[in-house]
Amino acid sequence: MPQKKHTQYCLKMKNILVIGSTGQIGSELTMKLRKEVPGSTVVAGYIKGAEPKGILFESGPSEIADVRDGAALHEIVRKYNIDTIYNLAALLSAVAESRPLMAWDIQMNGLINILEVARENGVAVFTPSSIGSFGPETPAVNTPQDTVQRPRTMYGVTKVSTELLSNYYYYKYGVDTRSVRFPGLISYVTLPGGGTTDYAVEIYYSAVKGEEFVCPVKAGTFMDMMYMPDALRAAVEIMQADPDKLVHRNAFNIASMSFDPEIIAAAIRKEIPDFKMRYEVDPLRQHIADSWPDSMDDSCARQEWGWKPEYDLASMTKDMIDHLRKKL
Ligand code: AKB
Repeated sequence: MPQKKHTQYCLKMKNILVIGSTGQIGSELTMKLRKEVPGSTVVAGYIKGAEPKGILFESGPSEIADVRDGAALHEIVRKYNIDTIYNLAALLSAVAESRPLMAWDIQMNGLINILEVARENGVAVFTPSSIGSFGPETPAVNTPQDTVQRPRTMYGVTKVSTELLSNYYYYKYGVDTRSVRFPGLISYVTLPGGGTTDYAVEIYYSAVKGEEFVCPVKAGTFMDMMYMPDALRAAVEIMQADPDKLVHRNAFNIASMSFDPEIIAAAIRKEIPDFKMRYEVDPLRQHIADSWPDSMDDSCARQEWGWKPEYDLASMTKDMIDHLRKKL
């Protein structure tokens, strides 16, 4: 089991707005920042219909923060003297294919609203990119940091554009934008919704419930994946990194494990020997997965800001199953 580290947070990250605080990443990142950043105010930004509940609601302030409403974002930034925004508002890859205009609106119009507020108020911004920012012409194995990015999904188009626009605001206006390309993220707290890598979360729920898992992508479909504690640490550490050491900014490849459905099923069977899986391929998800890297080279993140994952497939599987047994 990886050791819990005590991270030193930079002074700048004190008043933080997490947009999308009730989503898969936001729900855990908001709580982590509230617990670990001394003297911080971490505002849980949400949209109507996705209000924070329970401990997320009780442990700090929350505000409606729809990225499409730049004036409202401006007010929140002024009200709380925000210095850092985590912009986690997005439609994931599969759902973005069924609502491409909405994905563009949230991911691009939303982003430029945030970057404008950041420019006017001296705020640092983290907007995640993804393995989805690559496409079928990208080298699939050990995908380099700087390579071909010609995705054919709306999600991918918005992620490449996010990287470019965030870099533009850095070079033109000095806005402190930084980011990582997240692999598929696996956690037991909040379910993802509408992604291509969601199967790697759902498989654990089925296994712990004793149900057969119906896998939507074929055997042999390799994708990068990461356990949520590593992903959260990456999101925090990149914002704390010494800017003088950053050659890249938007966005760094980060990696910890790559597997196909057979490999994750075998890892689960080490803990739950009678786990069963069959395939019912979803053509959309398969098509998207086939256009993404099998495994990324994260050496730039390792060199420039000391990125290092703590979990591998075996330790993640054990932890996921332990937590889901308690939860379910
Ligand atoms: C998705 O599957 O859409 C996301 C991602 C890899 O960005 N989890």
